[in-house]
Amino acid sequence: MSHHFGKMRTAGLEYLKAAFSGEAVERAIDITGRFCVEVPGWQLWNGFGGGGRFEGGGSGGAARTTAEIAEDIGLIHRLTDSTPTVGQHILWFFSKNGIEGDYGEARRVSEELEEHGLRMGSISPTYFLAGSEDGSFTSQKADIRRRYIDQTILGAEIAAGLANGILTLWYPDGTNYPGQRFLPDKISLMKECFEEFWGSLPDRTKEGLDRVLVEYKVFEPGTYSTTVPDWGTSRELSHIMGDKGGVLVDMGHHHHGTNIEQIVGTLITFGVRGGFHFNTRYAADDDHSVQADYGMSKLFFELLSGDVVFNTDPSKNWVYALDQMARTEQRIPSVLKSIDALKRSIARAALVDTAALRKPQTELDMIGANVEFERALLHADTTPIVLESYERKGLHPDPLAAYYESGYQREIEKKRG
Ligand code: PSV
Ligand code: MN
Repeated sequence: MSHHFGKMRTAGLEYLKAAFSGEAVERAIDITGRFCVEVPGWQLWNGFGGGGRFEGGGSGGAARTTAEIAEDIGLIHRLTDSTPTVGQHILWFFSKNGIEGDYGEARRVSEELEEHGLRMGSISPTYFLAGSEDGSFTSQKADIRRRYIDQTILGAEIAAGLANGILTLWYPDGTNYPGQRFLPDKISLMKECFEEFWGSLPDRTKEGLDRVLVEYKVFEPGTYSTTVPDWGTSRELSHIMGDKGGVLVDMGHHHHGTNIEQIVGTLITFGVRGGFHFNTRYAADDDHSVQADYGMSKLFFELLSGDVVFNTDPSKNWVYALDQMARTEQRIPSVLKSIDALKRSIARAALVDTAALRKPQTELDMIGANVEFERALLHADTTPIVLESYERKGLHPDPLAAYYESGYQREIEKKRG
């Protein structure tokens, strides 16, 4: 097995050096090896979140507890050296009653993660469980709004006190029919709750936060409207948090055909603090594991050329997380496959010869420019770069193959059912 990877790697690297340049390939190997992504705890879980929209049905030895989630992501990190942090949903993982979060529970989860060499990553208040039928921050009931504001304050305290300071906010608020609610009322309530949350947060907690990202979604669960449907609305709300506020872009939250890389390029240009949720969608927000497709490579080109991946000023970097949920697939292979797809894509982006692009661009040769762009972003097979990046770290060159060889999958299926 390793012998086969060895040949592919060396012959492939020679080809890539001839097609691009030795320097470009070296840069791509370095970048690919260093790229890390947060894994959402819920992806490994067999509970509510693990089922996505279809509760239950945990399959293939999915984790039953937060301790098992930590164990599984710990293994993924040992295989890839690329997943040091774990994303958390407050009511899924830090709650005793499914209604309120609990700081003590969060501390327990963070200790479990540390035992496996991991750290707590972004904290998401959970706005979409019981009580959110008329929305969370936009519910007509003041006590419901209060409950969600309190959960957001707790989320900020957990992010600042136990995790990496990243708070990510996604709201299920919206309507199914025109006239169901007055739309300006919904966004006004949203804004007021943000002001109340931020206004009542102690300075000490604010200082401990790295950023507060507002995620948008053009549809679902609202079928007629969602209250935060686009990056403009996210941006407006994020201003309330001053220089801590930012925008979270999730691949699956747009209409089909939306030019997501342009949104990203625009946000970077305006210096907006950002975050990204990676997944692949076919029909809608179906949260599949990541495919190394043209869209993913174009996106990484914007992120790399916008200097928000490895900027020496960490505050300029965007934060990167997977956001996928699987009901029927084996969880660990699904995450490993996503990591592989991200690495293949960032490697392609690193191979783009931006200097060579200038000539056709200035000569208004749009086809010439497109051909040069696609030479790397669409046609380059970056498998050898990814293999080499792991090999240089002393790891198995293909973490997914290493996982299948390890027997772990059989073990957890037997143990967890
Ligand atoms: C909503 O669809 C979303 O993308 C948000 O990021 C949530 O936190 C996550 O999925 C899990 O439901
Ligand atoms: Mn998301």
